[in-house]
Amino acid sequence: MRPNIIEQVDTTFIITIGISFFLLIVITITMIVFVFRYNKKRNPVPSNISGNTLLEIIWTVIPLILVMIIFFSGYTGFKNMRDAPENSMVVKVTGQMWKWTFEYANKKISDTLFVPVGQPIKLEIYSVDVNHSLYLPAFRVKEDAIPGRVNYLWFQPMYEGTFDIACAEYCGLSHSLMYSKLVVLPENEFYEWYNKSQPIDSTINIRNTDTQK
Ligand SMILES: [Cu+2]
Repeated sequence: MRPNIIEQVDTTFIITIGISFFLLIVITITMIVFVFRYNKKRNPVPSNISGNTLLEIIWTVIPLILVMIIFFSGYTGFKNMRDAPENSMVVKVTGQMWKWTFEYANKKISDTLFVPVGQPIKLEIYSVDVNHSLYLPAFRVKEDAIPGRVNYLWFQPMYEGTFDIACAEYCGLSHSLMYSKLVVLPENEFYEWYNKSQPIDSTINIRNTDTQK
């Protein structure tokens, strides 16, 4: 079982915020203490300090350890994100002003992304006009859609439901309306939809009802 991207991203986020918050508290308290303890009134003649090797080692090594923790956490998650599982279902995604189109292996086209639950999905990302960015906030993945270039991302939906797909790169007048839906279905329902050569109409209806909620 592959590590969960959602957990990896959230852990890195919590670690970074945690360290930042800890430093904010420590620095603020130290600053306030110093203002009272070492002000001019109490120290009319300041002592002449010219260096402290132990202190310098401490304030070099501790931040180094902290940034290495952040780096390691981020890098592990990034490596996982860039390495789509071999058994992924590949779906082509095309961004254009101002909608997403999804194309499956059997050439089926939809404006809503239907996927079977539990299946790793690899999205190949294209753009036909300007730069867009495919963003699935619930799965913590985002990747640019660049004309003339193929990008990718992968995710694995572990439970059924409907999730947002957004464009996260300003791409013109109706950028803010460039939303679509990811619908995670039970495997049998997905293949029923997948193998049915139906018009796109029904998928458009599902999408519109969801968007209007
Ligand atoms: Cu866009």
